[in-house]
Amino acid sequence: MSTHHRIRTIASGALIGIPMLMLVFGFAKLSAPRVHHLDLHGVVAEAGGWSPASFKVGVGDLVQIHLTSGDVLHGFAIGQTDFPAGDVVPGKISELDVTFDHPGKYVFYCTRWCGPGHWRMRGTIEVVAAGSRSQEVVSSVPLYGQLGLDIDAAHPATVVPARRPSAAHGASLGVSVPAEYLAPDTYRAHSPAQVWQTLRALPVTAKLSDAAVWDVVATIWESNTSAQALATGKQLYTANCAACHGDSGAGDGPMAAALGNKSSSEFGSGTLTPANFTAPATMLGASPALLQGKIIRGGMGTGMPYWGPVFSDSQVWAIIDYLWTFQMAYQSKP
Ligand code: HEC
Ligand SMILES: [Cu+2]
Repeated sequence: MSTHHRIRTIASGALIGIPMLMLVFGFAKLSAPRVHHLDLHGVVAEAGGWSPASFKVGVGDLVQIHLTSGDVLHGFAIGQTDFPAGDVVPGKISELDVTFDHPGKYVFYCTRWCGPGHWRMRGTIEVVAAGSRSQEVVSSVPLYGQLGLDIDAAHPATVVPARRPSAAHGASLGVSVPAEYLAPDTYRAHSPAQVWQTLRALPVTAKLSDAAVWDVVATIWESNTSAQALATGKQLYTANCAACHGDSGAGDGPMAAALGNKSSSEFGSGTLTPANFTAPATMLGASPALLQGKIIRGGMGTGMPYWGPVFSDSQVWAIIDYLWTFQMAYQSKP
């Protein structure tokens, strides 16, 4: 999905705004578009979030958004689009022109950690096709749904490695892994512990130590990602996940303590401490598809936000690729 847009920030009160940041993507349609003016005001989620929280425009309309903040620095981005995030600075008006090419429901969201309820600072834009009252939202069933996974069930690893598996070491062993274990379908639908057990039982690994079989698992995992996907995953993780899950993946981000504190009123009483991605006993029992389900759907009351409307499919898989680097040594990450 693509959007045509232009964003600029002007100091409030200035008569002629000097564009501080102007980005032009695509070109205006030749026919004059319908123009919508929209004042979009943001305050922290605890104080109400965005207003309006939802609005409706037509495909091809020129939507001129004036963004203001009533308190702290917020950010603005539109999920599942190539739209670059912009800042919403108190005392300034950020002007933004957006045109949607495709009908659908889009989520706009804050990109700055503005407070404990930051991730709830979201709203929806309904884009309807010209002349139609309601539009078909074509969405395919994500893999975790196709596989019928119970993403809320515990997923302990039946076996864990004695040391951190190394993809480079696995590759150096020269094991000829049967092609089906290298297929993306196998990677996405199985946990590392499941693949370890299958490999352990194969004649090709008979001479290897258990740790070496784990290294082969890491090689299989690494073969399903790329340096570019890992870089994207890391960037998205740092911006959206590290506040709770921690930069190191240990579940110890700055927001973690508040989530685990049941007497705090900031979160519901069902919140848990963020998952620790460095713990082999749980992580190695999860398949990429299970992690996809958690990320897309969220924990529903546990404090784990849902990200389905925010990230594209490939962005979610890139984040998952990156999550595995908390368990296994890949590429440049030892
Ligand atoms: C506001 C805090 C918060 C943020 C932000 C957050 N999480 Fe979580 N996450 C949690 C909590 C709490 C849990 C544990 C409860 C649960 O599993 O539902 C969790 C659990 C998970 C799990 C489940 C792990 C398992 O073993 O089942 C995954 C995967 C996950 N988070 C990924 C992410 C990703 C990826 C992001 C960023 C895009 C993210 N989280 C952002 C709080 C957060
Ligand atoms: Cu925010």
